[in-house]
Amino acid sequence: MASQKMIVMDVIKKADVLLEVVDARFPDDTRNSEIERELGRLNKPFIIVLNKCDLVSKESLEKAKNRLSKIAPAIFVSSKEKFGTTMLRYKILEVADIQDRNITVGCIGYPNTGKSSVINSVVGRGKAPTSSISGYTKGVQIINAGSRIVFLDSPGVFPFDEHDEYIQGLLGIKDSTHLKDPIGVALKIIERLIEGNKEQLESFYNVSIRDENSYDILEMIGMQSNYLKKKGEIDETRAAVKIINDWQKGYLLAEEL
Ligand SMILES: Nc1nc2c(ncn2[C@@H]2O[C@H](COP(=O)(O)OP(=O)(O)OP(=O)(O)O)[C@@H](O)[C@H]2O)c(=O)[nH]1
Ligand SMILES: [Mg+2]
Repeated sequence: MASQKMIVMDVIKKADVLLEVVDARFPDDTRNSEIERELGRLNKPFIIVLNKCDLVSKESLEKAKNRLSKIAPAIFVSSKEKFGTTMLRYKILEVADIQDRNITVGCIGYPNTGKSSVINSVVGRGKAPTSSISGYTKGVQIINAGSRIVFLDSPGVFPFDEHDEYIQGLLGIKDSTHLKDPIGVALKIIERLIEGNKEQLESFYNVSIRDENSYDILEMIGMQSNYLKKKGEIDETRAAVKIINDWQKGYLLAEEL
């Protein structure tokens, strides 16, 4: 089977316009500079879609949008709440500027950013299969959205030098069972939450945090959840897995909305 990367390159070649779907919580971490360079080389117009905007505040969205608009038209969308999808449809028609035939729209981006979900929200029906498990879309899928728009869904890819386990955990590229160091990843998530939304971390896990470090907080959460090993020690791995799962499911927000 052709590599995921070759599949994506083929989608880019075939498409009239591309949607680079990024995770609105980490727009910079989920932009693929390698792909953007390729788009520039082939002179392909693209739109940056900040998906999962239901998980970030309006202020940070506006900031990200202003910044990214200098690179390409940027639109924020929540596929989950069907927000921004009509706007996206208009933007596709505007950017493609093709009047006399169907417009082929390639959907590309990091794994798990919601590429298939964005397509479904524009189509209005669940035509592109989605999953919380990253790497779900394997080959190319063609989805007719009506009104002259035909989508090509593609598997998620990230640049080869960004295989960082923390990023993969934070972005949900790898689920907790595939991470080599779930505790390390959970500590990063805790640090992010202390910085951006400490109250929520406290209320979600029913702990009260003063100036403890992330490791102490992991233990507090393990204790509070009654995750104990046989000898009564706290099962930190189990606590870490719980935190990663809660984060990846979107139960924990990195900042107040
Ligand atoms: N909160 C929230 N979750 C979303 C949104 N869009 C997608 N998701 C969730 O993100 C996960 C991944 O969605 P997919 O559409 O399968 O993502 P993908 O980019 O196609 O993933 P791959 O095909 O594996 O690369 C699923 O659990 C979706 O429910 C959104 O707008 N908001
Ligand atoms: Mg997919």
